[in-house]
Amino acid sequence: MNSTLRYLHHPTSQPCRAINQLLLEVDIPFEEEIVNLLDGDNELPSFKEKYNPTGQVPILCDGDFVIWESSAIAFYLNEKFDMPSHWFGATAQQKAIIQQYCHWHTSYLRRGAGAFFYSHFAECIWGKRDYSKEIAKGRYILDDSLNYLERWLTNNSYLCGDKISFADLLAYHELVSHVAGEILGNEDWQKHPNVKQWFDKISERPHSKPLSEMIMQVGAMRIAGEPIPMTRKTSLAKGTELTHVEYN
Ligand SMILES: N[C@@H](CCC(=O)N[C@@H](CS)C(=O)NCC(=O)O)C(=O)O
Repeated sequence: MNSTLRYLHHPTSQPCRAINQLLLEVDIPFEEEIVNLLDGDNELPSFKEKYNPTGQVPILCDGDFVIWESSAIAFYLNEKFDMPSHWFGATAQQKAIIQQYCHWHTSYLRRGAGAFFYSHFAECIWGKRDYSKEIAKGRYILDDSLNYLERWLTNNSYLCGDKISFADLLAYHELVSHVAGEILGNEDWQKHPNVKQWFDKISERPHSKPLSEMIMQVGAMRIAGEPIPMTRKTSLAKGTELTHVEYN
C-alpha cells in the first residue's frame, strides 16, 4: 500500500525549496511539516534519532523509510515516480552529469551560503559581532561558483544541458537567498549575464516565486534592520564556519 509522503522542511532553506519545487513541478502528492529551525527543534535528540542524525532538513518520510540530503531525496523520488526524464537525465551520461553537478553543489556553491547567513542570521543568534571573515569566505565561494555557472551556461540554456534538471533547482534556490539578502546585486549580474538570463528564466516558472516568498520577506526584514526572533544558539548553516568555534 502506498502511504502519502511526508516532507519535513523549512521554507527559508535553499535545499528545502529545491525539493519542494521538484515535488510541485512533477505533481507528486505530499504532506508538509515545517520544522521550527529558528528555535532549534531540529537539534532535539528525539528529532535527530527519529529523522536525521545531523539535525538538518530537508527530510522525506515514505512510510517507515526516512531519507535526508536533498540530492538523495531527489534521486529517490525519481526512482519511485514516473518523472519526465529531463529532471534526472535519460542516458547514463546525462544522469552522470546531473549527479556531477549535485556533488559539486554540496561541496562548493552550498558553502557560499555563509555569505547570507553571516550577513543576516548570525546576529539574530549570537548578537552583533565581527562576522567579516566568515562573510568574506562565503562571498569568495559564491563569486567563484558564479564564474563556474557562467561558464557552464555558455553553451547550454540550463546547467546540465538544454532542458531543466534538478541541478537547476538546487542552484536557483541557493542564489534566491543571496538575492533576498542583497548579497547578489546588479554588479554580479552584469559580470555573469548567462547566469542572470538563466535565473530570470527559472524565476518565471509557476512555483519559483511563491516558494521564494518567505525568504524574500526575511531578507527585506534584515535589510531594514529588523531582527528575526530565534531562540537557538547554534549555527543554522553548519559547515560554513571558518573553524568549528562555538559562538555562545
Ligand atoms: N547538504 C544538505 C544541507 C541541508 C542544510 O544545509 N539544511 C539546513 C537548512 S538550509 C539546516 O537544516 N540547518 C539547520 C541546522 O544545521 O541546525 C542538503 O542538501 O540537504
